[in-house]
Amino acid sequence: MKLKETDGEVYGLLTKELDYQKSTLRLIASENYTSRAVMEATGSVLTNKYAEGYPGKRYYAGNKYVDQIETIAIERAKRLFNMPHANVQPHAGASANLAAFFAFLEIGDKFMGLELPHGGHLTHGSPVNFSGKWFRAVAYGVDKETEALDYDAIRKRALEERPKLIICGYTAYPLIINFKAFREICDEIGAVMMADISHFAGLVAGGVYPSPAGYADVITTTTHKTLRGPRGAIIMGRDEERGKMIDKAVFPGLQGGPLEHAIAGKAVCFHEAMQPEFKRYAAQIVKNANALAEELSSQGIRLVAGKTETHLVLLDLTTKGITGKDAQAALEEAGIIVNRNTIPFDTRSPFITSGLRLGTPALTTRGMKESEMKHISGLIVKVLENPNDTELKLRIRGEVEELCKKFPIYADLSY
Ligand code: DSN
Repeated sequence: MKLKETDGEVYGLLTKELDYQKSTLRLIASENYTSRAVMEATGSVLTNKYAEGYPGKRYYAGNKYVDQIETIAIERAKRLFNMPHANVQPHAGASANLAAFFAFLEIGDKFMGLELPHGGHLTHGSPVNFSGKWFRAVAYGVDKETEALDYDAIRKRALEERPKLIICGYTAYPLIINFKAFREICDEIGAVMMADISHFAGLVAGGVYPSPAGYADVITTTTHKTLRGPRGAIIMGRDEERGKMIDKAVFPGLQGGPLEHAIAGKAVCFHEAMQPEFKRYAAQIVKNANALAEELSSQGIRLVAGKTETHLVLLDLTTKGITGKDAQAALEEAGIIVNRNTIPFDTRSPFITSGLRLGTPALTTRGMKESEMKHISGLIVKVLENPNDTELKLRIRGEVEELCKKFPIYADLSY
């Protein structure tokens, strides 16, 4: 029986979510619209299969096709990111990072990562996360003036603290990372270099962001952000020795049965990301982020670090007299979906925040370009300047719907 007949309640909400995704502007930097092909693979019969182990070395029978699919995913990941080893089993970005820690650190070991309010991730040493609870996390930050990474200061801190591992790669940092500088720092103190490229993996695949391959010992990434695949993650190692450590950490270290339906979706996503069209897509993401940044800045919004070199723009709302939390809520009413974000040296809590993070991967998938980014920037500024004007927000909600109709997504999708 189809979902509609079996479970009307879930079916009803799914159709509403589909309409909602179609009719609103999605500017959450970590979200995207994955392809029908990826969704088909992810929603397939592979969800029925147990496959503990790795291709050719499973603990269950019946994996002759599953092995081929996982092998294809592994080989494509290696080719796409130019890395000698790939493990495609991590369920999510946080579990990939946990596995990297499990592979290269012992409980209580010291590592260094970017502070959460400066753009780091929870798993990069936040005290409320496993990374900060089970390991000794030392933080580095961005420079107070430039809001950019200061590689001399990071080196100095690394020499003082001598961490066993250093993480680079962030969730809310709009500039390009100098991976060579991190390699040199790691070499000086004998640390493992870990690059978490979750946010910009699609830009790396599309050739518009430098690759950490050749520098990092271990690379983790989610597959659903700029890479536009299914929810999930992968881990890559710089050689087979590190690869063995990674594989042991993922299984049997941390996970049981891999989600083979998600792995099939990852394989399809890697194939899509190898196509010439994906290079154009990645380049347009960055062009769109630049257009958004320039227009917002020209309309009086301060950009953290003054610009963007990636898919995301971080706005400082301090002088606008509105918190990130209230701005997020007002924009949501107008059909513009964003997330509040701390900014470097934020005086507000992560629940309230002084900033907003905007990203262009999803709008770019809809086919929007620079002129739409300029138009959308204007809508955003109007809402930020009049967050309590219900009539204005309703009017903008209507404009947003019209714009979405001109750039349809999932036009022929139904449940
Ligand atoms: N939640 C993701 C993001 O939005 O950046 C990171 O895990």
